[in-house]
Amino acid sequence: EPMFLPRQSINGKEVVFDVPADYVDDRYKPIYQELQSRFGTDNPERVTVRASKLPNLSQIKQLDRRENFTLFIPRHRKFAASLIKIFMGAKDKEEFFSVATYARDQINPGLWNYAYSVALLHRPDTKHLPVAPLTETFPNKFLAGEVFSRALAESTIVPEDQRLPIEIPRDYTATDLDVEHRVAYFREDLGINLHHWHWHLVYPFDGTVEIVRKDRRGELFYYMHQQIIARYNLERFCNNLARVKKFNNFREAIPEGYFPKLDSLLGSRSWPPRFSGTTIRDVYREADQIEFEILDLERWRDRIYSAIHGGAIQDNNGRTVQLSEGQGIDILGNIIEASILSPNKNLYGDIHNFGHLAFASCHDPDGRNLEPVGVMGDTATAMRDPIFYRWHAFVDEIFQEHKSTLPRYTAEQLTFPGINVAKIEVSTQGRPANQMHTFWQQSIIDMQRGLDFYPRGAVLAKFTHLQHMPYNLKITVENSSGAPKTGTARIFLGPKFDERGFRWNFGDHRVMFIELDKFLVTLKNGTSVIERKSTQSSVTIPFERTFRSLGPSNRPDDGNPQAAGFNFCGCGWPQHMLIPKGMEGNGLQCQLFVMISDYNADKVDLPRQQQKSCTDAASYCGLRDSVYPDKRAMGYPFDRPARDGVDRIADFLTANMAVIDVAVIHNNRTVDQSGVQIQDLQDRFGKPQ
Ligand code: CUO
Repeated sequence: EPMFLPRQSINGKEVVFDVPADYVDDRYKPIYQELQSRFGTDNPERVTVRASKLPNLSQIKQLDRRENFTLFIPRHRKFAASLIKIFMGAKDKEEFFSVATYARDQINPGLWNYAYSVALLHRPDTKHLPVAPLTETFPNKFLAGEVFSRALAESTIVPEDQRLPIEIPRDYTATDLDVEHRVAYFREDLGINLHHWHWHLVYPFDGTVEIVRKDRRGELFYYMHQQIIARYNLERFCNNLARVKKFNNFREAIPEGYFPKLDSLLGSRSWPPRFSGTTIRDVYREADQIEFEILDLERWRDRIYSAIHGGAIQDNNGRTVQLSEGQGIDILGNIIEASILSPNKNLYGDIHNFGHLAFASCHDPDGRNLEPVGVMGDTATAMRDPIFYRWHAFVDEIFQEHKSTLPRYTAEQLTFPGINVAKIEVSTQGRPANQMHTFWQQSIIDMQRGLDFYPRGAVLAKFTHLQHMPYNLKITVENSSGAPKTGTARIFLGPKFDERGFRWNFGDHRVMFIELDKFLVTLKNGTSVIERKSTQSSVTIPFERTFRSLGPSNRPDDGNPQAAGFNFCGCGWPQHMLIPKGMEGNGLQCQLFVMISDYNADKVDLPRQQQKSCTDAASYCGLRDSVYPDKRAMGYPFDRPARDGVDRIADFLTANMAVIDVAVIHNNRTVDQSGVQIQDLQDRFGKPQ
């Protein structure tokens, strides 16, 4: 079996686990020796697991190995929850690896990988170990199927040192005849999809309460997805597309089709397409044991809206719980997603997850054609589909409805007395001030861990993604309060004009801002100049950590000094997608917003022993084992409508805020990454424009 041995990086070394003979199915016992020698031959480290008391997996084994595991199907969720419980219950690390090794061969690989990754991230004795990025373990969820037949040829015929990367074209799922395809580079970006998969791994909505309950996880569900929509809208403006239309009429045909071209691997089924003009319908798929109607979605939606308008929800015990300014958004996040923390699933249902499922099965809602679910049914693939954004724009609208019931921030609340943001400047080396620059870059990932054929060795794929030149932000702040102060700098980028080229009303404008960064600043009395690099952003993780290839050149033990740092936490927006593509010529006109808020009002009590790892993408991912590091509502100060009298962003600004115009300029050239530092790229583009 291809998934015979789990691999895991431990102390910077990749190891394989030897499977004790008792673990092997009877029919494999005669060839046990051969199997042992065949797997993991590329790896020096082998760890023999202790033969432990084996768990009973008979229930979990009901999920066929060939089926596409998806969290959105409650039956699959239950299997995952039981397996997570087994993995979490192992009394020490050795027993965990042993049980995981045993289970790997027995059950559905997608289910195994999910439960194993969740357990790895949440067990106190393993949470420092890296989770292999899904691009390595399941590359078929990210790359077109044809890549794998080419990889097979490459890896069986060509010796490892002579293999060439398989080039994946930028445009392979559709053509620009479909206008939605203009933003396919965003939707199908490997790093963005990895981030989304990893986020849901860190914040599972099912499993045990101990795993699911995390500080403000419902609010973070809202905020992280709100930012995805804002980012997608900005990306659409760069491509002459209007903002995404929310999917609020569940009976309407969906004009957007999507043909994923992702193929099966490991014998599982591939992802079916959705044709333009499809409608979601009542779902009754006996094999998956799911049954719900569009009417259910509508009832849940209406009940959630009534709760919001009444300012309170009803919990399971009939008690009324206020949707307060502080807690309301978090409660709603758990209700809408829905997580097992939803206070009343009978009443408010499971609208967001079942919406995913309705789209994922609209090509075969009653299962008569035995078709598996579509890409919307998997957190690793959902963001590829245009309907993801229409659905999440609808979901976000519910949260915004709640936000509009909250008291407005007064100018006084927004002010930081004595603090004045005097000047902001963005600089990109060799370019005029206040410009950001983007281009295309080719990078390489190693797929070998996810390929089920031999001989092994590196199997490289070269793909093209957006990239930008690094920039510096310089903020001049005057402190006339008479004493040194600490503040939180909140940096956002938004479009200057709407899709018609008109100026924004603040009410629409505020939800268009994408967070670029958030950091602490110390302000001495008088004038301070704060400098910050784009690579320091609190929303992103570096490219290497998104993909964290453990291929030969990136193994920490090969002396790559950066590699050791990559071994933690893959949650975080990919650095290469920090800013939108912009436009050629004069660029897309944007506004960069800076606010310095009073740290005394922002600070939370962080646990003393603050982990050093995983702290650099806290804005969208939170901190591990900690409360969210900012007391303010997520998205502050844009998280709610403004006080009376604010029509434009200019009216919204208090002295501790400022905006400047920034042009995001795209150069439609592709640069090969191999061995090139991003800083060097500036030379390649010739003279500044
Ligand atoms: Cu992330 Cu709908 O929650 O996919």
